[in-house]
Amino acid sequence: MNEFLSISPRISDILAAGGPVVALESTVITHGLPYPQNVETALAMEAAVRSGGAEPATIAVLHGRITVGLTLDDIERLGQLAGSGTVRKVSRRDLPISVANGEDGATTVAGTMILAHMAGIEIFATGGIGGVHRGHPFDISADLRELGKTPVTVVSSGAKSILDLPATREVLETEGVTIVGYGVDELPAFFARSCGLPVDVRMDTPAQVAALIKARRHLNLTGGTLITVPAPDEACMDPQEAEDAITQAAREADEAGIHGPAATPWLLNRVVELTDGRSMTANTALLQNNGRIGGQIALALSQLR
Ligand code: PSU
Ligand code: MN
Repeated sequence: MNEFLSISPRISDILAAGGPVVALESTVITHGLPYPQNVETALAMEAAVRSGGAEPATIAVLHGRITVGLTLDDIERLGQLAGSGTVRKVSRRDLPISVANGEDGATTVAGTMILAHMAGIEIFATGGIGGVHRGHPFDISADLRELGKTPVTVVSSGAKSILDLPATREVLETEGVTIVGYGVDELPAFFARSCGLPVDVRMDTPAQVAALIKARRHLNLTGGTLITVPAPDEACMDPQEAEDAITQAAREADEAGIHGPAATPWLLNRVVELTDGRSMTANTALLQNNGRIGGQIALALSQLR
């Protein structure tokens, strides 16, 4: 606990009792989806975590204060600011800036992992993680290094193929991150069920994942774990349509000189446009599915205590 951190009383009570809590990120609200779908999706994801048996804790920096457990009003306010350019996208290096300047900041996977760990939350559910950008081998998301050092388990659908997936997988291996395929033997690639790369281990139940997290904890391994969940069937897109849109978006981004932290949000928005919103429908469905599975894993982990 520190002077910059506010944890909602409900979350803090559950954590104190060793109960199940799942962290949720806020970049997906401000930089990943348009208003009002972003707010609807954030709330649906919270409901999905509850349906899995855990309490959701959406995390952001609000007026410079690290906030764990956003209220409905907080989510609505951030959601309305999407696209306004007034909310900083907060990865590790941005955290002290938003806190010191008293700004609103939406936390990425890396930013959310740091704050979840600070609050004592071990499970975090999201859609896609960052990775190594296609054609830009030195644009490596800080998410990968964070997974290497912060002991939080991230439940996601892998990474979008706006990224170089083989390179992303190599970096995760170097960082010592165990990649679990949840019910699958191959790494899901967000809209697609597989990208053809193997996972490190397949697990089929929340209890198996909880046992892995417990083992990691007892071995004092400092890093995180990545649980990759394929999108539910109704969320899968036609793989060729997704791939074509992603390839076109990546080419346009290069031509327009979009790079750095702006790259991921720009590419995600462009893919939504190029697929007439179908990528957004897929995105919201898999976010909810990951929330529910995150909730089940958090519940299984709390039952091991
Ligand atoms: N991938 C998605 N949706 C997202 C993101 C990634 O499919 O919203 C967001 C996440 O917050 C992730 C961040 O942590 O983008 C990665 O940005 P960067 O590559 O700049 O680290
Ligand atoms: Mn980057």
